[in-house]
Amino acid sequence: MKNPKRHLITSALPYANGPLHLGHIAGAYLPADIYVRYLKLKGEDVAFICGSDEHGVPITLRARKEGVSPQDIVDTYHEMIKKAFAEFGIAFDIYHRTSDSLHHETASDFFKTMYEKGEFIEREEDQFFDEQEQQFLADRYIVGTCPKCEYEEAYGDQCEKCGTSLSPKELINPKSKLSGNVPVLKTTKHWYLDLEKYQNEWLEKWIDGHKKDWKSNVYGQCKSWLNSGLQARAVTRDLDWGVPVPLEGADRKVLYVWFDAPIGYISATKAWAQQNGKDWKDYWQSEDSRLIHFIGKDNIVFHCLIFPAMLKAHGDYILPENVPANEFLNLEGDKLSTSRNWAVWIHEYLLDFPDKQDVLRYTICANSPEQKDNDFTWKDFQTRNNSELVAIFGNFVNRTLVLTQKYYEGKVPARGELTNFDKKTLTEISVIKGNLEKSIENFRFREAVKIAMDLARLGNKYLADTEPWKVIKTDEERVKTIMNISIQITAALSIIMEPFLPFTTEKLRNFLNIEKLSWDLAGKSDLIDAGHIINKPELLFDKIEDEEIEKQIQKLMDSKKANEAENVKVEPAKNNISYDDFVKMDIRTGIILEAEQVPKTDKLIKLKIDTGIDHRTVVSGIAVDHKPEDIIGKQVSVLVNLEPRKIRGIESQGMILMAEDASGKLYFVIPEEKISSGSVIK
Ligand code: B3M
Ligand code: ZN
Repeated sequence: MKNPKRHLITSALPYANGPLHLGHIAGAYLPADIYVRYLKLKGEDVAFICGSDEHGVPITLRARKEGVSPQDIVDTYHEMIKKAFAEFGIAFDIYHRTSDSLHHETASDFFKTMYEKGEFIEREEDQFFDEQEQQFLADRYIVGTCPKCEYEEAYGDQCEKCGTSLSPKELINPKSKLSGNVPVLKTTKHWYLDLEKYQNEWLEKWIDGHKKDWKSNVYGQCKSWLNSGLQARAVTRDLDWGVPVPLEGADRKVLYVWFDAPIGYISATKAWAQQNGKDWKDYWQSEDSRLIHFIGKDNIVFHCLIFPAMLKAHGDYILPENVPANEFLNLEGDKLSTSRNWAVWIHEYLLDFPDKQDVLRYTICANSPEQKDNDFTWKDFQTRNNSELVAIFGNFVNRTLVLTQKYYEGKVPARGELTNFDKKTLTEISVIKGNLEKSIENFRFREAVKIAMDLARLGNKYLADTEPWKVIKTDEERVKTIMNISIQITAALSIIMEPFLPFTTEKLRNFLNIEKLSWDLAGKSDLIDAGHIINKPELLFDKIEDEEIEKQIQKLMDSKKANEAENVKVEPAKNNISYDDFVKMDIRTGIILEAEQVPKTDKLIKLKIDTGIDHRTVVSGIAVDHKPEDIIGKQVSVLVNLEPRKIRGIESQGMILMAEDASGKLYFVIPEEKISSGSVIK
C-alpha cells in the first residue's frame, strides 16, 4: 500500500427491492467491513460508504405488481437493509440512498458537466414501445428468447440463464412485460457514453496497468470485455422513475440506473462529510486519497470500465485504485436465488441466532469466494463454531481468564525471567501480526482469518506445553510468568480478531477490562500491566447443537418444496361438456372391504367394494402410493356405471376416483366425513 492520506472505501449499493442474504454479505460487504475495521484500528483516515440503490426497472416492476408506488417499495427495503447491516456489524460511516434529493442533484450535475464538455453521443433510434401502456420498454420491461441459449424469459438487458448481456433488439419474439403485447418500434432520443473512444484513448492502457495489482478474476473479466471491443452505451432511459435527465426536451426521460447508482457513492460521501465536518472533495478529488470498490463479480464491468470512464470524462475525480470483486457464494451446493427463496436471509438469521453475528461472519470469511465460487453449508457453519471458535479461540481465552481468577483473583501477575520458549512465543505474536497485515492489504481475507486463528492456536499450544495447572503445585513463580504471557496473547487476540469478529472482541475487552487497543500494539508483548484487574469471564462462544442446524436445513428443504409446488404446470382445461353429459356419470360413495395386490404387477390392486348397491370388484392402479393392508375400511368414491372391462384377466366393475398431484402421487377423493355407502356424488 502506498502512503495515502485518506481511504475512500465503497461497497456496492444494494437494490432496495428485497432483503439481504448471505451472498450479498460474502460478496461486497463483509470483506469491505473487515478491511475498513483494519484500517481504522491502524488509525487511518477512512470513509466507508454505502447506501440503497433505489432506481431501476426491477423496483418499478415490483411496485406495479404489488399495487404500490416505487417510493413505497424503496422506503420499506431501505430501512430493512440498513437495519440488517447495522445489526450484523457492517459498520458503514454512512448508509445513504439514491432517492435522496442530494443524490438527484449530484447525479444531475454530473450529467450536465459531461454534457457541457461534449462527452455524450446523441442518438435518435427506434426502440420498442408498448402502445397499450404508452411506454418505451427499457431493460427489464421487455422479455423474449435469448439469441444465445434460447431461454424464453431473457430480459432486454441480460439473459439470466446464460449471463449474456443483451440489447432489447437482440431478443427473439420480444414481448412487453407490462401488457404482454408484442411491442412496436418508435423513435426516441438518448445520450450515449462513448466507451469505444475511451478504450482507444486510455481505458485499455489503464486496465493493463493493473494487471499485477488487481485480482486475476477482475482483470480477466475486464480484458475479455475490452477484447470484444467496447461500444457506446446509452446512459438515459424513457422511464418515469429515476433521476430526470436535466436537459430541455427530455421529458419522461431519466438517467440509466447504472449511470446514477455509482454517483451514489459521491452523494453519500457528501452527506457524510456534511454531518461530520469533513470536505468530501478531499476523498474524491485529491490525489492523496485512494478509492477502493468492494463488489460482487456481476458488477465488474460497471466499476472497472464504465464508472471510471465517467469519472475521467467528468474530469475532477480520482479513479479507483483497486476493485477487489468476489465471485459468488453458493448455498448447500446450489446457486443462491431470491425468486426461488434459496437463501439465508440476514434478518431471519439475526432472529434465529441473535448473538451469533460473528459465527456467520467467521464462516463466510473462512469460505470467502475470492478466487472462485464457493459453498456455504449449515454443517460447516456448525463445525466452524464448535471445532474452531469454541474449541480453539474460546477455549484458550477461557482457560487463561479462569486460571487468572483462580490463582490471583483476577489480578494480572508480574512475570519473572523468560524461558526461550516464552520468548519464542512472544516473537511469534508479531510474526502472525505481520502476516496478517500482508493478507488483509492484499484482500486475501480467508487467508487472513486463518492466520488470526493461528494466534489462538499459539495460545493453546503455549498452555498445553507449559501446563500451569500442574506447575502450580511445584513452582508458583513460574506460573505467574505463564499466566502473564497468556494474558498478553489474549489481549493481542482482542485486537487482531476485531476486523473479523467485532462482537466477540468487544466481549473480550469487557472480560479483560480494557479499552480498544490500536492495531500496532498487537505486536507488543506488554499490552496489559501486572496488577491490572480483569473481570469475571463468561464463555466467549456457545456450542451449536444439531437440532439448531437441522432446523435451518429443514427451512431450506421446505422452501425447495414450496418452490417446486409453485412451479408446477397445471394441465390445461379440457373442452366443455354439457350438463347432460355430466349427469350420465353415476358416482357413489363406498367402502373398501378387501384389497390385494394383483400378482406380477407393481401398480394394480384388486379391491372388493361395498357400493351401497352391491359388493363388487374394482381393479385400480394405486399400489405405488397405497399398500393393500392400509386401505381396507377406507371410504372411496366410485364411478359405478363405467362399462366393465377386463384388466389382467380380472373383470373390473367400475372405477374409484383419485386426485393426482404434479409429482404423480395419487390421493383418495372422499367426502369430508364418513357417510353411508351408496350416497350419490353430483
Ligand atoms: N445495485 C447491483 C447489485 O446490487 C447494483 C449495484 C450498484 S453499485 C453502484 O448487484
Ligand atoms: Zn441466454
